[in-house]
Amino acid sequence: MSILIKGGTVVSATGAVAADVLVDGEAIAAVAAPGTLSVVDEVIDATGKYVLPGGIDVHTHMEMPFGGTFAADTFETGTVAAAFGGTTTIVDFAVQAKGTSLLGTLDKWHEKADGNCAIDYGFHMIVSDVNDTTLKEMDACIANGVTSFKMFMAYPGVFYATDGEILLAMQQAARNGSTIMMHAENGIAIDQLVAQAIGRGDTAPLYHGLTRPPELEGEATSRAIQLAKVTGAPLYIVHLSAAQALAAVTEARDAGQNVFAETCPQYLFLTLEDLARPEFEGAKYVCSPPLRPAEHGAALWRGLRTNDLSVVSTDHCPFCFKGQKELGIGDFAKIPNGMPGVEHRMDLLHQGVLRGEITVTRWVEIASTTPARMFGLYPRKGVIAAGSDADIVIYDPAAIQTLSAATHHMNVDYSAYEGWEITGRVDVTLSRGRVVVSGGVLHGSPGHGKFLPRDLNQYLV
Ligand code: DUC
Ligand code: ZN
Ligand code: ZN
Repeated sequence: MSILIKGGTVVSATGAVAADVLVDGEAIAAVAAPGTLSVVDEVIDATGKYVLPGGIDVHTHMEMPFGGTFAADTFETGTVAAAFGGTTTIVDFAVQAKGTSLLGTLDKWHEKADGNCAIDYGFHMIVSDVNDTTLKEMDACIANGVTSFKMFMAYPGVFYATDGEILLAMQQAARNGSTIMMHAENGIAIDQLVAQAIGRGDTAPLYHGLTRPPELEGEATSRAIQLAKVTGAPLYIVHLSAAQALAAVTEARDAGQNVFAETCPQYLFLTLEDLARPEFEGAKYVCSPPLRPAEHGAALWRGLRTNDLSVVSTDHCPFCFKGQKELGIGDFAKIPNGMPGVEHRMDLLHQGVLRGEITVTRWVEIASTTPARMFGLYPRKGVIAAGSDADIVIYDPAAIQTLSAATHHMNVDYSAYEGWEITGRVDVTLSRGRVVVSGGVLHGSPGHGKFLPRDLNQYLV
């Protein structure tokens, strides 16, 4: 099956040009001057539209066990929602429970995902139990295509790792070339602030934000950077939300250290004021790190322009308001942490393009090309070029849409962006040469998506 995408503007991390794209089977066969390609089974007219490499969301939590419940999107519903929003690859987190092995965890996550994904997917590994066996198993994970390991400086008693454990895992990463991903918040100090707030009777969702101050993200980020420096491990700070944390990353990068960071749309578009919404509505906005006052968002946009922030992912971790977020009525510490977002990342970042925060090429770079390179998927993913997988999004930059739980495809009963009228919409999503979404209709199916064994971080020399 061959498809010609004609008349569009092909956008890459380095430029935007009028070009036609020929897809043959699962791969891109050619990118050529308009009107120069022919002989195909199907033609898609992309006149007036962007032709983008499919979005790559390197931070999702489908079916994640958290706070006594599970993230509401399965690999099936979450990857279908991703496809509607122009994301054609996710990298999700396998979660090691304490006392279990990394390889057993990986098997478990394959059981959840294999045969159920509508788009291609890979895994990172969350390491919550550092010991001699798991340190050795990190090497085996790499051999199985899992080349990045997330650790937590937050959530004592659950995922938390001590500085000593982090140091050991980083030493192993320095030896085997993998990347340590860090949730950088000082969980020990935060837990004291949380207990004090609950003790005072300050139990509303807003206190989730007020007990996780930006200074404690900045401090943890600096500490992670120093540990990475001592060990020589590459470090990737996940879901960076605070200006203090960005300053620490910027300093390390300026000094030439292999430190990278991502942020997420919720930190660019939402603020602490959302956590203060009345009637427990603020619970919809509980995630960690928390939403911040607006000035942090301005710093994050600047960081995206200067490349101190290299990637935008979603940290998609949806919990329904009814029955899940409600677990925390009367105690914000019991609200499951996480927000839905996998469907809206490309659209929200496009608002950044329209507002002049980033260029159209930077949009593609932070949402597709850099994630592919950072997590060892390039050039199979992240670029429209001959030989790459035909993961392609045809994007109408002038369409108007209204975001709403009534119309989104994520398996969650609210939208964090309910009623937002935005400009731009996915017209067609192709995954490995197959049209999976077109004109708002699903044509793909769970089981189409393949597991992606990944190489090491391609930014390392
Ligand atoms: N943060 C969240 O908000 N949810 C899941 C895990 C995390 O680190
Ligand atoms: Zn995290
Ligand atoms: Zn996360």
